[in-house]
Amino acid sequence: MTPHQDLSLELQGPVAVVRLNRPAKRNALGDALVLALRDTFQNLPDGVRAAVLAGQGEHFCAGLDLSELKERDAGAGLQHSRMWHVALDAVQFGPVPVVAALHGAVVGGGLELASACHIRVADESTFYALPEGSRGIFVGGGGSVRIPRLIGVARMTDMMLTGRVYDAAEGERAGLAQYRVPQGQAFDRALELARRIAENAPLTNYALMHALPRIADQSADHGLLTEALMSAIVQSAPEAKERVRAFLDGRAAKVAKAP
Ligand code: 1HE
Repeated sequence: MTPHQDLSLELQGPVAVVRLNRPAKRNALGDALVLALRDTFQNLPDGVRAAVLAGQGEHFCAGLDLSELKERDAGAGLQHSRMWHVALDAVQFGPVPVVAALHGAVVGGGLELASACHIRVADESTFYALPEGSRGIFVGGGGSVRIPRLIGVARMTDMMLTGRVYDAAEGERAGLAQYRVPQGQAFDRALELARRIAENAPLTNYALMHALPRIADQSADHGLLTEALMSAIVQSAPEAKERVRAFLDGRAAKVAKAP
């Protein structure tokens, strides 16, 4: 399935590899590409258990396609932003966890897209910025909701007010990426993580993706009840019972420190 000429979908076993494929324009996201992302993540093939999102060429994504930034009135601007919200919600709240493989520019809407993924793996060439502030616009792809949850309101405000650019090491320290790897290795590491995630019980993955961010938005009291409900549902699955039995029988791996 090729939903759009600038977006490819390839299956590697249970992992869907989705790639922005517009390197000549640094994978800038025009409306058609945003809708293709929505359609792709809403319609992942049966059997897919995890996904990797990557960018072709020297950069992950240069954000909004500025050549499409026409004069929009307030109503059209609102609808445009809402279209991004639906597409990036399809990434975050789709059927499977998504691992972003980052390199080069992760800027503007590109950072908003990366923030909708569940895990971010960045190589040493990665840099992060929110140039919206200096371009006279604002984030519109969910960045104001998702990015402060990663790095805090103060850091995002600084990035937008001053045009500050975070390099890979700073981005990892701030919380933009959970993994930092040598240049050129982000995709391989992301795929390795996605394969590992694909081995989890699907209901557990689903609960993590869908319940954790909602619980973070709830009061502690409501969050604890949601946690108890999710816990009860997930552990009642036959697969969970088999996995616990396997550990008790000595057939499953112990928890161990990395070698
Ligand atoms: C673009 C875009 C784009 C590149 N829209 N065409 N995002 C930005 O403000 C980032 C703007 N881009 C850049 O700062 C740089 O292009 C990069 C740091 C990402 C890459 O630099 P470089 O030297 O590798 O590439 P380049 O020579 O700048 O760009 C190559 C081509 O891509 C060139 O077109 P060409 O026809 O002259 O070859 C660029 O014009 C084009 N290009 N980025 C359109 N973004 C939901 S709201 C989200 C709001 C935002 O995302 S605002 C932030 C937008």
